[in-house]
Amino acid sequence: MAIEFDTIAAISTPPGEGGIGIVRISGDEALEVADRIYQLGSKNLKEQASHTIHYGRVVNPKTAEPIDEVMVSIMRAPKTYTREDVVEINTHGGIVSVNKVLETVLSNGARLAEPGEFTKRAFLNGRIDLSQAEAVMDVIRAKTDKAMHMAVTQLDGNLSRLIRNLRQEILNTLAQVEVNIDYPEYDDVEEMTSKLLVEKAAQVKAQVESLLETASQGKILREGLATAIIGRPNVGKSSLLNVLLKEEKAIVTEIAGTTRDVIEEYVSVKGVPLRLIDTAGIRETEDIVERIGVERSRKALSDADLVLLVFNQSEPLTPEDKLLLEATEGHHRIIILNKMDLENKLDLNELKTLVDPSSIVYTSIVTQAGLTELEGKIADLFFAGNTGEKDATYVSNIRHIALLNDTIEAFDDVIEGIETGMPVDLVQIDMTRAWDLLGEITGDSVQDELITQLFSQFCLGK
Ligand SMILES: Nc1nc2c(ncn2[C@@H]2O[C@H](COP(=O)(O)OP(=O)(O)OP(=O)(O)O)[C@@H](O)[C@H]2O)c(=O)[nH]1
Ligand SMILES: [Mg+2]
Repeated sequence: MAIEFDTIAAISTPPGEGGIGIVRISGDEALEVADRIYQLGSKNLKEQASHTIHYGRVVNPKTAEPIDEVMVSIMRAPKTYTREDVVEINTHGGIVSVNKVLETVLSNGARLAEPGEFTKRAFLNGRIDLSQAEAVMDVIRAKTDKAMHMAVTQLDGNLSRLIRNLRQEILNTLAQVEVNIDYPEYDDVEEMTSKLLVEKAAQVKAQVESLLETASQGKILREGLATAIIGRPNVGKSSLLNVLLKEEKAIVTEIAGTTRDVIEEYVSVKGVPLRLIDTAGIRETEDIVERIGVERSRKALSDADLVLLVFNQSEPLTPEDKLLLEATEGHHRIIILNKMDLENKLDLNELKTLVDPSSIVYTSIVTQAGLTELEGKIADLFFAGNTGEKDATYVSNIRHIALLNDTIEAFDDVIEGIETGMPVDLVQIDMTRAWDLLGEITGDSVQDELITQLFSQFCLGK
């Protein structure tokens, strides 16, 4: 049975101009509120079938002033986003009309929803669990196809199922321990019980660990692989960003020192989500603005998951180039020898003694040569050592990662407790703690405060 809540409303579309704007109402009185302001002859929304849409007008019932021409969808509980009665009013998409309709709704019996309150109700009414609610937020914020796919898989409940299975195993063990203690059939029951606890703790811990191993991959899928394009001024970094994006995003000129600030863009290269970062060419400079830019480039370099180090192969390798080779050592990196359409002046044999030859790619952005090879190299680097399974369950959420780490600690306490000869009932407490911690991921064991804090991160109207 749904818990009783008041009726809430909010604008569910982004602010600004659009084809339509949507005001969403949810709660026991959603239909009454809508009927107070909806007008089309003597038509009454309350008498219409669920999951139907109706043309009409929104009017101010006190002044009879018409507000907007609308389409109203009515969806009765429980088959709705919140599991409550939901009404969605599609208005014309201007800022004024959507706001006026919302105002009218609010002065006729609904309360303004807090950010995330619709999704919070879906959770409190039992339609989704906490990790699914978090997935809703991830879907909204997804910046790459892969991130979207990951969020949708989580929304589907993959992570929840996995966690629930682990919790069930812990629960079974705890139950078994109780039985052993209550009905000791053998003399060595204490020993058997200890053995069972250690075995189960180790086994479930291993599963949690393998889930955690997906975390760094998960973070990349969610945020994109931080890929810094680094190099001296004028070697073609911004040109490279533009071709990878297939869009003229960054300014390209023949003047060295064109890019002054870091530019970030998301792009998917052969299915690998990249957060591409174009940087100011690194050199010693007196220009204050450029110098700040160069500092930022260094920062981008130190934060990067992958470095694309660009050289102009129509000039000999300079001392600055060599410094950049040193600075990027230890990073995952691809060396790009650009401007292949021009005469070669860079000593390739020397370069090959300095870097792994298989990390070199020859490109010309002018003729588009070598770009396919570059994309292939990026994908190879990314998928090396990981299966790239499409439907694997990834953990990417910081809250989940922290909880999984705490769970591992609780298992360690179980194992250590038994080894140091602690009484079984004390060890049981640590095992129960592991069970609770996992439950916080799905929201099966969770405090109100956390729920409030989590949902407040949502946007208004979701
Ligand atoms: N011939 C030739 N010119 C290129 C190539 N790639 C880039 N350029 C030219 O090189 C010049 C510099 O390109 P940018 O992309 O602005 O170089 P950058 O590395 O971003 O330079 P800064 O922002 O100053 O650090 C421009 O005139 C580009 O058109 C190439 O493959 N061949
Ligand atoms: Mg540039």
